[in-house]
Amino acid sequence: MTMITTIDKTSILSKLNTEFKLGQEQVDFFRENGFVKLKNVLDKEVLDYYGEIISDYVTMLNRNNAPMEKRSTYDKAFLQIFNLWYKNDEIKEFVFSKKLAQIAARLMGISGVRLYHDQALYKESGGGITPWHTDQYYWPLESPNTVTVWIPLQETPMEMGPLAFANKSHKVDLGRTIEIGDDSEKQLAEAITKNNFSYTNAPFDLGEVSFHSGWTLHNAGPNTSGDLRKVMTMIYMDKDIKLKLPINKHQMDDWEKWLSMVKIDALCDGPLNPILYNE
Ligand SMILES: O=C(O)CCC(=O)C(=O)O
Repeated sequence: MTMITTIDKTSILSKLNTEFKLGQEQVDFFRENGFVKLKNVLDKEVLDYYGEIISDYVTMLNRNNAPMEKRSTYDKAFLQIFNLWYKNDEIKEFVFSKKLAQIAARLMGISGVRLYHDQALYKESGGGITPWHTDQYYWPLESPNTVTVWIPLQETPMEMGPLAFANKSHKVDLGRTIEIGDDSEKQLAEAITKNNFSYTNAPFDLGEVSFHSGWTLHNAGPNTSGDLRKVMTMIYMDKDIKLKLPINKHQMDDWEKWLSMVKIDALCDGPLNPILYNE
């Protein structure tokens, strides 16, 4: 017998946009540790619905097809597809989730957030580690008010390589001048041990998501599970953030890609940077 599942789009959209009850202890944890993991933010219906569309786009747009043993460490870590919101109106509904954008604003203690960009990060079975790094090294943004939501589209056990964090590492000047790769993995792993950072490396339940600051050191293990680790992310920035003079080639590239209409010292309000939440 064929099972027919009816999709209630109104209910799905409502789940994406209703307020999440964020506790003060979760806000405090984020500010103290540079990340927070929140359970039951999205449910299976929402994740399955948008996950299927996102996965189709990843398959369609992926160009990282070399055999694993021929790839760089970075290319082994994941398939990475940017700004899917711009390519598909349903993915745009997901990326524009008010629930997630409001959490981002509350964690940072600011009145509103804009989109920097989104990215799907699919770690293939047999995919390698995501080396230690900070994100903001790549971004020509003048304040630390940036945060990424990491949304696994399935339950993510240890064998899939869940995202992991060095607690409180956003408070120190570590990993701010090094790009992600073999060197960052080696140097930052040593620095983390030397500085006695505690390490949060744990599975994600279905519906659990994490938020981490732009300066938080994070990594992920390899995917030995036999299944694809499907993850969608959105990067939010303070709605009042300004563009700073880029200090490395990646920041130059990001300026061109995500903020091309924006001038140095001006508000980052280009056509790719809509406000996603404003009090
Ligand atoms: O998904 C991963 O393995 C890494 C994700 C990451 O580095 C990020 O979202 O900033």
